[in-house]
Amino acid sequence: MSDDDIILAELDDEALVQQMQDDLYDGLKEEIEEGTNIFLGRGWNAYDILTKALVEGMRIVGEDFRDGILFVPEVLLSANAMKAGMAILRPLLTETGAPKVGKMVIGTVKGDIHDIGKNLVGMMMEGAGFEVIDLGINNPVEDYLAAIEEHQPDILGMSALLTTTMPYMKVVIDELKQKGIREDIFVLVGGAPLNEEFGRAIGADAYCKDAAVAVETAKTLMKRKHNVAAS
Ligand code: B1M
Repeated sequence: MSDDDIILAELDDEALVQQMQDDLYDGLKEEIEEGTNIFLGRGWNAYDILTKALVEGMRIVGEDFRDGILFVPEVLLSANAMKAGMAILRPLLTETGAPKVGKMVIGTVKGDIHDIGKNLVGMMMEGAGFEVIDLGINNPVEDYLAAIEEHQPDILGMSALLTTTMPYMKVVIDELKQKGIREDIFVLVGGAPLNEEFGRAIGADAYCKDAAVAVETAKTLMKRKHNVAAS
């Protein structure tokens, strides 16, 4: 059977997850949208669709990109397909009846245009009741400083996906120190090449390995802030 003959709605859950990973690999945007909607119709929650089908699919793309099997144009198609699936899930991930628990400014650092993970973190934070100001990609230190001054956030989130751009996070943190505002804000960092040790070394409050950890960490820090303020 060729891919054209596959009727997504007829696949069971396991086969559909597999097929969506294949379709993401092939950059098939409409199929990703269709698969996402089928899973929603079957009662799957948005987070499971995201992690099991889309993020896992992108992990496989990343491996073949690294190994020189896939190239930038193909990976761009995969990224667009992933974003189409995320656009369907966005309202579900961001909806919250809860009062705002805090404010976060987030952006990908200078020299880096990867934004899927950062977008995901933003959505999940909104879903957890945070107000999120998204600065987009390729942000020099001035953008972060201007956003902090304008929005007075509780948290600054920075994303970097390249080993060449992750050191820029320290440039931003050092500038916050220089300006005497480092202690006024929590700094969370994330992105595939980072780890806890790096987070500590550059002076961040925490490294977040994924969006769920970012949400949990942000909530914990906000609780701590409110407890200190109350005591
Ligand atoms: Co890029 N790329 N890429 N790429 N790309 C990587 C990162 C790479 C690991 C691929 C590989 O070789 N295996 C590699 C980096 C190697 C390295 O630095 N050691 C790489 C490279 C080399 C490049 C180029 C240099 C390629 C070239 O041009 N020759 C180029 C650089 C462009 C630039 O930024 N200046 C490039 C370009 C691109 C595309 C444009 C084609 C596309 C990006 C499209 C887009 O984002 N709009 C792309 C993609 C898609 C990838 C991979 C395949 C997938 C990234 C992704 O979206 N993952 C990636 C491979 C990989 O990461 N394994 C790769 C899914 C996403 C949900 O996960 O982003 O990790 P992630 O986010 C997670 C966590 O990390 C965390 O939570 C997220 C959700 O759970 N997190 C945070 C992320 N940010 C956070 C911020 C926080 C908290 C948590 O703040 C609080």
